[in-house]
Amino acid sequence: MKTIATIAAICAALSGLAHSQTFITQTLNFSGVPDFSAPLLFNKYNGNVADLLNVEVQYSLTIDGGRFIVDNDSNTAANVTVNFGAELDATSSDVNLLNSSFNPIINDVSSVNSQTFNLAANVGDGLNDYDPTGPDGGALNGTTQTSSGGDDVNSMFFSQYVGPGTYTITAKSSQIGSLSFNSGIETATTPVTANGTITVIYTVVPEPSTAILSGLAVLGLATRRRRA
Ligand SMILES: [Ca+2]
Ligand SMILES: [Ca+2]
Ligand SMILES: [Ca+2]
Repeated sequence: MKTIATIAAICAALSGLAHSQTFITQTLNFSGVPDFSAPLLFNKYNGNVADLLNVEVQYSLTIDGGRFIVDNDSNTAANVTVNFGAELDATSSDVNLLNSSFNPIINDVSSVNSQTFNLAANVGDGLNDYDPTGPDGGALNGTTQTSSGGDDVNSMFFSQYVGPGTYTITAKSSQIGSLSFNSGIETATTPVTANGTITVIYTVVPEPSTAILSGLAVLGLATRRRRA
Protein backbone atom coordinates (compact mmCIF):
# COMPACT_ATOMS: atom_id res chain seq x y z
CA MET A 1 0.00 0.00 0.00
CA LYS A 2 2.79 2.41 0.91
CA THR A 3 4.59 1.63 -2.35
CA ILE A 4 1.43 2.37 -4.31
CA ALA A 5 1.05 5.67 -2.45
CA THR A 6 4.66 6.57 -3.23
CA ILE A 7 4.26 5.79 -6.92
CA ALA A 8 1.04 7.82 -7.01
CA ALA A 9 2.87 10.77 -5.47
CA ILE A 10 5.66 10.58 -8.03
CA CYS A 11 3.16 10.30 -10.89
CA ALA A 12 1.34 13.35 -9.54
CA ALA A 13 4.60 15.29 -9.43
CA LEU A 14 5.51 14.25 -12.98
CA SER A 15 2.06 15.03 -14.38
CA GLY A 16 2.34 18.41 -12.68
CA LEU A 17 5.58 18.86 -14.56
CA ALA A 18 3.82 18.25 -17.86
CA HIS A 19 0.57 20.18 -17.37
CA SER A 20 0.58 22.64 -14.51
CA GLN A 21 1.15 26.35 -14.75
CA THR A 22 2.45 28.72 -12.16
CA PHE A 23 1.26 32.30 -11.80
CA ILE A 24 3.60 35.03 -10.63
CA THR A 25 1.61 38.11 -9.64
CA GLN A 26 2.89 41.59 -8.83
CA THR A 27 0.49 44.37 -7.81
CA LEU A 28 1.67 47.94 -7.28
CA ASN A 29 -0.38 50.88 -6.02
CA PHE A 30 -0.57 54.55 -6.91
CA SER A 31 -2.49 57.41 -5.35
CA GLY A 32 -2.66 61.19 -5.35
CA VAL A 33 -4.54 64.21 -6.56
CA PRO A 34 -4.46 64.27 -10.37
CA ASP A 35 -2.67 65.30 -12.42
CA PHE A 36 0.22 63.08 -11.36
CA SER A 37 2.60 60.42 -12.69
CA ALA A 38 3.62 57.43 -10.58
CA PRO A 39 6.55 55.28 -11.77
CA LEU A 40 5.99 51.66 -10.70
CA LEU A 41 8.92 49.24 -10.63
CA PHE A 42 8.16 45.62 -11.61
CA ASN A 43 10.45 42.58 -11.57
CA LYS A 44 11.08 40.82 -14.85
CA TYR A 45 10.47 37.07 -15.04
CA ASN A 46 13.87 35.73 -14.09
CA GLY A 47 13.78 32.52 -16.12
CA ASN A 48 13.75 31.24 -19.69
CA VAL A 49 11.62 33.07 -22.23
CA ALA A 50 10.41 29.68 -23.49
CA ASP A 51 8.85 29.07 -20.06
CA LEU A 52 6.87 32.32 -20.14
CA LEU A 53 3.42 31.30 -21.42
CA ASN A 54 1.56 34.58 -20.88
CA VAL A 55 1.86 38.13 -19.59
CA GLU A 56 -1.34 39.77 -18.42
CA VAL A 57 -1.68 43.39 -17.30
CA GLN A 58 -4.61 44.42 -15.11
CA TYR A 59 -5.57 47.83 -13.76
CA SER A 60 -8.00 49.63 -11.50
CA LEU A 61 -8.74 53.31 -11.04
CA THR A 62 -10.82 54.59 -8.13
CA ILE A 63 -11.84 58.19 -7.65
CA ASP A 64 -13.30 59.81 -4.57
CA GLY A 65 -14.45 63.26 -3.45
CA GLY A 66 -14.16 66.41 -5.46
CA ARG A 67 -16.83 68.96 -6.27
CA PHE A 68 -18.03 70.49 -9.53
CA ILE A 69 -20.12 73.67 -9.26
CA VAL A 70 -22.30 74.91 -12.12
CA ASP A 71 -23.77 78.40 -12.01
CA ASN A 72 -25.96 79.68 -14.81
CA ASP A 73 -25.31 83.37 -15.32
CA SER A 74 -27.21 83.69 -18.59
CA ASN A 75 -30.74 84.93 -19.18
CA THR A 76 -32.00 81.56 -20.38
CA ALA A 77 -32.57 78.28 -18.59
CA ALA A 78 -30.06 75.52 -19.30
CA ASN A 79 -30.06 71.74 -19.07
CA VAL A 80 -26.46 70.58 -18.52
CA THR A 81 -24.83 67.25 -17.80
CA VAL A 82 -21.57 67.22 -15.84
CA ASN A 83 -18.96 64.47 -16.21
CA PHE A 84 -16.31 64.78 -13.52
CA GLY A 85 -13.54 62.43 -12.45
CA ALA A 86 -10.13 61.20 -13.45
CA GLU A 87 -8.44 59.27 -16.22
CA LEU A 88 -5.65 56.68 -16.20
CA ASP A 89 -3.04 55.97 -18.83
CA ALA A 90 0.03 53.76 -18.49
CA THR A 91 3.25 54.06 -20.44
CA SER A 92 6.64 52.41 -20.37
CA SER A 93 9.89 52.99 -22.20
CA ASP A 94 11.11 49.55 -21.02
CA VAL A 95 8.33 47.18 -22.06
CA ASN A 96 5.57 47.21 -24.63
CA LEU A 97 2.02 47.42 -23.21
CA LEU A 98 0.12 46.47 -26.38
CA ASN A 99 -2.42 43.66 -26.65
CA SER A 100 -2.73 41.13 -29.47
CA SER A 101 -4.50 43.79 -31.62
CA PHE A 102 -1.63 46.23 -30.95
CA ASN A 103 -3.85 48.49 -28.88
CA PRO A 104 -2.58 49.94 -25.60
CA ILE A 105 -3.92 47.92 -22.67
CA ILE A 106 -4.24 50.90 -20.29
CA ASN A 107 -5.44 53.88 -22.31
CA ASP A 108 -7.95 56.61 -21.37
CA VAL A 109 -9.43 54.55 -18.56
CA SER A 110 -11.94 56.85 -16.88
CA SER A 111 -13.79 56.86 -13.59
CA VAL A 112 -16.41 59.58 -13.50
CA ASN A 113 -19.43 60.92 -11.69
CA SER A 114 -22.23 62.19 -13.95
CA GLN A 115 -25.13 64.41 -13.04
CA THR A 116 -27.67 66.44 -15.00
CA PHE A 117 -28.82 69.85 -13.78
CA ASN A 118 -31.85 71.81 -14.95
CA LEU A 119 -30.69 75.34 -14.27
CA ALA A 120 -33.01 78.33 -14.30
CA ALA A 121 -31.90 81.62 -15.82
CA ASN A 122 -29.65 83.67 -13.55
CA VAL A 123 -31.10 84.66 -10.19
CA GLY A 124 -29.38 87.41 -8.29
CA ASP A 125 -25.69 86.48 -8.47
CA GLY A 126 -23.01 87.93 -10.72
CA LEU A 127 -19.93 86.81 -12.63
CA ASN A 128 -17.06 84.94 -10.97
CA ASP A 129 -18.94 84.08 -7.77
CA TYR A 130 -19.56 80.42 -8.76
CA ASP A 131 -22.75 80.31 -6.74
CA PRO A 132 -24.02 76.71 -6.34
CA THR A 133 -27.42 77.70 -4.95
CA GLY A 134 -30.55 77.06 -6.98
CA PRO A 135 -32.54 77.47 -8.96
CA ASP A 136 -29.77 78.69 -11.32
CA GLY A 137 -26.92 76.76 -9.69
CA GLY A 138 -25.97 73.29 -8.51
CA ALA A 139 -23.06 71.16 -7.36
CA LEU A 140 -21.96 67.62 -8.10
CA ASN A 141 -20.34 66.15 -4.99
CA GLY A 142 -18.03 63.31 -6.02
CA THR A 143 -18.68 59.77 -4.85
CA THR A 144 -16.45 56.71 -5.06
CA GLN A 145 -16.28 55.24 -8.57
CA THR A 146 -14.02 52.43 -9.82
CA SER A 147 -13.07 51.21 -13.28
CA SER A 148 -11.02 48.08 -13.80
CA GLY A 149 -9.95 45.73 -16.54
CA GLY A 150 -7.00 44.16 -18.24
CA ASP A 151 -5.67 42.23 -21.20
CA ASP A 152 -2.84 39.96 -22.31
CA VAL A 153 0.35 41.48 -23.69
CA ASN A 154 1.08 40.63 -27.33
CA SER A 155 3.32 37.56 -27.19
CA MET A 156 5.83 39.11 -29.59
CA PHE A 157 6.92 41.37 -26.70
CA PHE A 158 7.33 38.66 -24.03
CA SER A 159 11.14 38.73 -24.25
CA GLN A 160 11.10 42.32 -22.91
CA TYR A 161 9.65 40.94 -19.67
CA VAL A 162 12.35 38.31 -19.15
CA GLY A 163 15.66 38.71 -17.37
CA PRO A 164 17.25 39.43 -14.00
CA GLY A 165 16.28 43.12 -13.79
CA THR A 166 13.28 45.38 -13.46
CA TYR A 167 11.19 47.63 -15.67
CA THR A 168 9.12 50.73 -15.01
CA ILE A 169 5.46 51.23 -15.88
CA THR A 170 4.33 54.81 -15.29
CA ALA A 171 0.74 55.33 -14.19
CA LYS A 172 -0.47 58.76 -15.27
CA SER A 173 -3.70 60.08 -13.82
CA SER A 174 -5.35 63.33 -14.85
CA GLN A 175 -8.49 65.22 -13.90
CA ILE A 176 -11.34 65.16 -16.36
CA GLY A 177 -14.35 67.44 -16.22
CA SER A 178 -16.78 68.43 -18.93
CA LEU A 179 -20.14 70.05 -19.49
CA SER A 180 -22.61 69.06 -22.19
CA PHE A 181 -23.44 72.74 -22.62
CA ASN A 182 -21.48 75.68 -21.25
CA SER A 183 -22.68 78.90 -22.82
CA GLY A 184 -23.20 81.41 -20.02
CA ILE A 185 -22.43 78.87 -17.30
CA GLU A 186 -19.49 79.38 -14.98
CA THR A 187 -17.90 76.43 -13.23
CA ALA A 188 -15.57 75.86 -10.29
CA THR A 189 -14.02 72.54 -9.26
CA THR A 190 -12.34 70.97 -6.27
CA PRO A 191 -10.29 68.08 -7.69
CA VAL A 192 -11.04 64.42 -7.08
CA THR A 193 -8.50 62.14 -5.45
CA ALA A 194 -7.46 59.02 -7.35
CA ASN A 195 -5.89 55.72 -6.41
CA GLY A 196 -5.46 52.42 -8.11
CA THR A 197 -3.36 49.45 -8.99
CA ILE A 198 -1.44 47.97 -11.87
CA THR A 199 -0.94 44.23 -11.76
CA VAL A 200 1.36 42.12 -13.95
CA ILE A 201 0.75 38.37 -14.01
CA TYR A 202 3.24 35.95 -15.56
CA THR A 203 1.98 32.50 -16.46
CA VAL A 204 5.02 30.23 -16.46
CA VAL A 205 5.92 26.57 -16.77
CA PRO A 206 7.10 25.42 -13.34
CA GLU A 207 10.85 24.89 -13.30
CA PRO A 208 11.51 21.16 -13.86
CA SER A 209 14.01 21.07 -11.05
CA THR A 210 11.38 22.30 -8.60
CA ALA A 211 8.82 19.72 -9.67
CA ILE A 212 11.35 16.89 -9.54
CA LEU A 213 12.64 18.03 -6.16
CA SER A 214 9.13 18.08 -4.72
CA GLY A 215 8.59 14.58 -6.16
CA LEU A 216 11.83 13.44 -4.55
CA ALA A 217 10.83 15.06 -1.27
CA VAL A 218 7.59 13.06 -1.27
CA LEU A 219 9.57 9.92 -2.08
CA GLY A 220 12.00 10.67 0.77
CA LEU A 221 9.15 11.21 3.18
CA ALA A 222 7.54 7.90 2.18
CA THR A 223 10.87 6.07 2.57
CA ARG A 224 11.41 7.54 6.00
CA ARG A 225 7.90 6.52 7.07
CA ARG A 226 8.55 2.97 5.88
CA ARG A 227 11.70 2.72 7.97
CA ALA A 228 10.03 4.10 11.10
CA1 LIG B 1 -26.05 82.56 -11.51
CA1 LIG C 1 -22.39 83.58 -11.00
CA1 LIG D 1 -27.77 80.95 -7.55
